[in-house]
Amino acid sequence: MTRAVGVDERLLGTYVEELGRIGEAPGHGLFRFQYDAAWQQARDQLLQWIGEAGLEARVDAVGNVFGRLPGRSDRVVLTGSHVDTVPSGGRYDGALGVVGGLAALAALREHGTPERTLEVVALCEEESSRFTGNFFGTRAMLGLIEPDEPDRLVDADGITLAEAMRQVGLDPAAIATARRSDLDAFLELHIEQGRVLADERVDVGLVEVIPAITWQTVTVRGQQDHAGATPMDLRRDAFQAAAEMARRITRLVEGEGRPAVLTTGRWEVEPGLPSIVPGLARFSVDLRHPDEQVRDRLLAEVDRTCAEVAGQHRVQVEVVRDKHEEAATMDAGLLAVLRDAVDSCGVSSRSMPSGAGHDSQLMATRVPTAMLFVPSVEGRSHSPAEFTELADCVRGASVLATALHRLAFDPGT
Ligand code: HGY
Ligand code: MN
Ligand code: MN
Repeated sequence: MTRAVGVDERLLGTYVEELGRIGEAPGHGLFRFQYDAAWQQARDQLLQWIGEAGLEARVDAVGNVFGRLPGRSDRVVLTGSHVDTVPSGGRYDGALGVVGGLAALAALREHGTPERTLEVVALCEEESSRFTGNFFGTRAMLGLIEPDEPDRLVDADGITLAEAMRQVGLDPAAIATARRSDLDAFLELHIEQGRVLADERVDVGLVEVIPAITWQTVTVRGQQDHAGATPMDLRRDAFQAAAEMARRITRLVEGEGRPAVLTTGRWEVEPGLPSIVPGLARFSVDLRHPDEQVRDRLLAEVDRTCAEVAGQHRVQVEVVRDKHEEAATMDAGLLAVLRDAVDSCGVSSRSMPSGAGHDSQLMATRVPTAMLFVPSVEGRSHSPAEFTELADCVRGASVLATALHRLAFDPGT
């Protein structure tokens, strides 16, 4: 059994508290989006902490922030997560994997020079809050950024990703230099964002699978008319058609049962005045299932249902796919290392699927990858109500540090 490695509780608590204030609107949660002012402040704070921890600090061509503990070999065992948040987000989603990894490397530095190099990363984008970046930081590391993306992706203000990069001193032409070929393993510490661990009072979740996820934008075009002078039977109300589509596809996935989930979280109705029958309605679809064949079957039924409702309401419908991530099974060898670390740390654990998507599901396509969860109080996340007890953060970061010690200091075991 590996010797347990603890992390400094006071240090981790400070990291969580202070990073959790960057981009926070008191009472409304965090707003920290790729390359915006809060993101830059978080980047600078992390660089300071990395330096104070005695690690080598680096920012790559897309803004991923790294702390490095050089080993005898240049092969790298990587840990970390994303530093961006959803709008009105919590202070643990992504951030805990960053600062938990930093606290783990700070502790491991006391153990001398590892055989393999250790790195912690703050990935520049995971949530697609500003640009539909689809794990942009991870894709840059894997060499999966398409040449036209920096000029094609635009935010709500019409700023392209390329312009936003330049505004923070990054050069879109240099994106290819972010590619890594030296990664032997990736471990991501993350909050569960559901209520299984909290309900069962289990300390750590060992993630087995991350669900397949599809995002789509459904645009419905009807006929804009006067709200007073247009009889109900003569209308082609875009919102009423869209609302029926949303209800029917939601009932379709409810009928499939757990763990299938579908969410229509973003809506636009135009022109948006009480006295105008809406001519256009647009809504998002987020569909997930740990079995991508089931996801694909449900997706086909969703698209067919939207087309059927459009015909019934005599409106036009357009479906654009924005994200289509496959399910990912975590690396069995790394899961065994995590189980050994759990035993060394004397904490309870259970295997479980992830409901949320993570950078790990993409990293796992090229690098052996595993994730560990800590409990979310009442399962709340993507909300200012997101909370994880410090003791749980410390337990998760200590299991992470113990696993990293095994991988970097005793790689042959
Ligand atoms: O949507 C997700 O599951 C992740 O938080 N991006
Ligand atoms: Mn999230
Ligand atoms: Mn996350």
